[in-house]
Amino acid sequence: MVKNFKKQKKIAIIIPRSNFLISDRVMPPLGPLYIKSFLNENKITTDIIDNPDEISIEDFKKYDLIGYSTTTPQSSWVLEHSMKMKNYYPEIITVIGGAHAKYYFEDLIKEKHLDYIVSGEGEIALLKIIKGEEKRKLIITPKSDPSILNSFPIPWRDRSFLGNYHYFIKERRATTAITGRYCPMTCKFCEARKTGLILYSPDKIEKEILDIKNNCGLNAIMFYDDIFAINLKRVKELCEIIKPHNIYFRCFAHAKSFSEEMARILYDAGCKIICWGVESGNQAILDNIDKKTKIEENYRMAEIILKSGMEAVAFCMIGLPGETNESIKDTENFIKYFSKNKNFSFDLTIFYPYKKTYIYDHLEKFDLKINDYGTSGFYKGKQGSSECCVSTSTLNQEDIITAKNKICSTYGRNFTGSKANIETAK
Ligand code: B12
Ligand code: SF4
Repeated sequence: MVKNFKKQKKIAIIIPRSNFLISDRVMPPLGPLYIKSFLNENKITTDIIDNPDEISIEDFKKYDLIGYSTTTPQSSWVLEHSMKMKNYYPEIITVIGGAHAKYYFEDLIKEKHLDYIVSGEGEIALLKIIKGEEKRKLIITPKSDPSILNSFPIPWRDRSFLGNYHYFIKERRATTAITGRYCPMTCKFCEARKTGLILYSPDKIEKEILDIKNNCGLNAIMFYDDIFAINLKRVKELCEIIKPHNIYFRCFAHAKSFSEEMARILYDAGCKIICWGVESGNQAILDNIDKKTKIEENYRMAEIILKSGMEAVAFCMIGLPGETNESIKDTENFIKYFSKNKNFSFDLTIFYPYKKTYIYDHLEKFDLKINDYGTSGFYKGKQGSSECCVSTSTLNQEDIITAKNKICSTYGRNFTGSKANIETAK
């Protein structure tokens, strides 16, 4: 199975298109950029291909290894493409990585046209594969030690590549970065639950900001960390690094640890938008998913953000275990309460039961039924549409979709509605 590399190796990392999104050219994905940078440092030529449909099969012939970086909704395209690739060029090594490989490796292992499945961090695993040092088909990479993660190079960022992506914070064009990986929180609908936290060192973060400013000519950053503002100490440390560079940024915080002091420090350092997972306006639902927040904390958090002069983006979800018309009403009331404020916006999605979430693995403990897996497995698509695969004892799939559409069309901007894809889902 392992190709014997004698010449200079050439690697392609493919980022499949996401046609279910309004645009998949908003924020540059970081995983492949970390991998390219790491392989480049190891003298391995790596191309990032984010428009694979525009490239003919013949043009892939020049590669020794093709790595796919994929989430679940993109995975059917990956399976099709990699099969085609293997049929044309059996000698090319195919590797799948990214979120889908991380959580769905049991499904992927049986795919004969995939040579390797990398579940978890890809840098070292891929290097070993390229060097011909890896014999296992399934590689589950352990979480790197902080010193190792900090020793990896900063992601590859190239002006012309970043130029394909268009995300703005206020009037400034932005790119993406992270200051830490993993998440210590306990949300039962999320795969990242209880994965801990590895923080990048201040030096590394500063190096990235300088690269983004000086080499890419950008002065705004969307920080992708699951929770950037994890506690006051870390926020002070991060903002001390960021503030002198006069950048705008957007980040994620958590209602449990958010405070007025934190908001002031973030605002002073250039933070313009704070997002957080409200999930539900109903305490029983929050408890069911082990969110560890109180509804009053979410109200308080929105108020603090808005009072501090920043924009608040509340991520809400329905179709969670135990959901009822009353609990949805509580979520609607939260949205309604702030909806008149022009600096408040919300995202309302429908829970999608990804594998390796606590809910998926312990379905018998919840008032939730998974009826199907939808057509592609996304929870937010064009014009805010969501697939709905779940029901509870009081709400069927259509009830959930109808409730979502109603809230979004009443309080949302630019919302045209979710289609019930129940018929096509089977
Ligand atoms: C930022 C982010 C986004 C961004 C950018 C997406 C992107 N592709 O990067 C946006 C907002 C666009 C987004 C959209 C979506 N996202 Co998102 N997103 C994230 C988030 C918060 C961080 C990703 C990140 O940058 N991590 C840091 C980098 C360094 O890690 P990484 O990407 O995992 O890459 C490492 C490894 O996976 C591996 N690797 C990656 N690629 C490859 C390739 C090869 C060949 C190899 C060997 C290894 C490898 O090595 C990398 C470096 O160590 C994660 C949660 C998380 N904490 O990971 C969710 C997450 C990836 N998203 C998720 C989902 C569901 C989505 C959406 C489907 C939501 C929707 N709209 O319905 C869409 C899919 C769009 C798309 N095409 O990706 C899920 C995926 C679940 C799954 N089973 O696939 C996650 C895990 C969140 C969650 N817990 O639900 N997302
Ligand atoms: S939903 Fe957010 S806070 Fe909760 S475990 Fe996942 S990443 Fe962490």
